Amino acid sequence: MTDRPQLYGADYSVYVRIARLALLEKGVAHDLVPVDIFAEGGMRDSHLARHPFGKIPAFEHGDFHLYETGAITRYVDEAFDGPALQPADAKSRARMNQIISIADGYVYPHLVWGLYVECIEKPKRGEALDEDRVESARGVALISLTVLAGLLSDHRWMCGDRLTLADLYLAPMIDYAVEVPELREMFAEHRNLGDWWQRVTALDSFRDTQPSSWRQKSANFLFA
Ligand SMILES: N[C@@H](CCC(=O)N[C@@H](CS)C(=O)NCC(=O)O)C(=O)O
Repeated sequence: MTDRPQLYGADYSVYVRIARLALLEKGVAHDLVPVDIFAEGGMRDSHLARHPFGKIPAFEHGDFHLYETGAITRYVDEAFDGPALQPADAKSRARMNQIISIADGYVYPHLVWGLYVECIEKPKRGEALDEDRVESARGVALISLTVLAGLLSDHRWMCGDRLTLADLYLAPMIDYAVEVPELREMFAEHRNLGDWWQRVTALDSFRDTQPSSWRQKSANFLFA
């Protein structure tokens, strides 16, 4: 058993990337142990022992085992030295948790699965998209971007002047979503979101965690 944190998952996963971003921003040396949940032959029992719901990521620090990205990232922030990734005051922390809930509850299912997977991944695989799903995702995307632009206001980061878990949650989700031309147009309506996105894409941690199959993208495409 090693005391060096082990993160189990695949680099294409939004949630694995969120955990990696937190580890990198804290400066925590760790290993990404590859687990492909979509691999042929199904989920291996060894992973189900780590994550009974069969999802990624799972995390180990010595004999401490954890799953669920919210728990992992908060643990990483609190158990290790490095810059705080959660605001100290109650109102800002509540705002951060609200944005994380928005990311989990609306952005991930609708912008990543409802728009990115339906409009980009399915056509690549020759599969028909689900028009109803896209239509409802479109509505949620409009609300999500308007709400996030409002919460961001004229701050540098989602919860003020410092990078927090709220930014790290949204970043990998938005990275997939902005592949969808329609979503990019909605995004470009909010100048402050574009400025925030440029800051996100300039982070070393963001660049260092790009999915291996992912082409390098520029933040400037929004204004091209
Ligand atoms: N609630 C989980 C969600 C994790 C999650 O949905 N991971 C995706 C990959 S990004 C997954 O494992 N999907 C496999 C599946 O749903 O079968 C968390 O916060 O960690």
